[in-house]
Amino acid sequence: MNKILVIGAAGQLGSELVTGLCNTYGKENVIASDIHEKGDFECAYELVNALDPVRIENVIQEHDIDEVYHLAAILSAKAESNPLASWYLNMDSLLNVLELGRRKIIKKIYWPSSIAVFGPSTPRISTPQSTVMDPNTVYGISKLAGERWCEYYNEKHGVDVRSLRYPGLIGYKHAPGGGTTDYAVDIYFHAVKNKPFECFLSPETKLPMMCMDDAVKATIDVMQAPSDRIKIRSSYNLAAFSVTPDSMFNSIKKKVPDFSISYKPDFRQAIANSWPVSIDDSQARKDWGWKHAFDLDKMTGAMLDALHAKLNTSDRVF
Ligand code: AKB
Repeated sequence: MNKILVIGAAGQLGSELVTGLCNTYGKENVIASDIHEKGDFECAYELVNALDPVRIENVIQEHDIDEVYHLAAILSAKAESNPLASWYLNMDSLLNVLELGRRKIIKKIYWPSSIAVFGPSTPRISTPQSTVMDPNTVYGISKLAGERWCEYYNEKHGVDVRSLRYPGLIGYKHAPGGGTTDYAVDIYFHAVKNKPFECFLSPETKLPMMCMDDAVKATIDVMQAPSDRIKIRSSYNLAAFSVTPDSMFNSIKKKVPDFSISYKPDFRQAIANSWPVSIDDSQARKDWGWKHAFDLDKMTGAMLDALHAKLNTSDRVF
């Protein structure tokens, strides 16, 4: 059984992926790590700064790690307030892990990319796997550069690195964390308490989104696929459904009839406008059998139930 280290485990994806990995491989085979002193995980936890290659290598050796899921990153909206620090974290931390792959210290690497690699000149409807990419955010530029580095390390050094271009991910375990698609998480945190929600994107802004359960499944599936099925070593397009804030609001209204929303677009609107409306992920479906399970209404039901249980909202509003 391979042993797994998750770097950046306390973030939005990590906090749910660690559970998925523990359920799949056993918690004795998973080590969660992040920059916080303590982690609230079902498996062992280590304090790791993704910018410290010596610490990463020590933890890998101490736990006899074979695979690293490197998730640490600063997301699109937050990165705009500190461009150089965000570039430094997003880029150097990836190179730290790719170097461990080149030196054969680890056998396999997972690294997340994003729809943020696309930009204003990219075709916005059914965005192809291979197309124009001119991201205009620091986060998007770092993800595009990261994709190129992944392919480079695979081609030049045989590093087994795999990656997915996530759409907006919607999960209940973690509060929103600096992304442009985060309204779609925050709206459920408000809905479960029936608190009015102010949206930072306009009602008709359509973006690709995905339920976190599907994202966790896709991540584990792409890592489990036989190497010869992985034809793309930069990053795979990945999709489930596309939604507007208005359609998400209407989906919630079916469960919480009194829920209310208002709109106050800010700087994140321009970021959203530069991203695709929908994604063509046929290559992922063909190469390693990707299939999503959640549509918008199914996700709304699952999110409200999970948040109700987590927040223990005594006056259930749906
Ligand atoms: C963000 O909004 O920055 C992220 C992403 C699409 O990568 N959720």
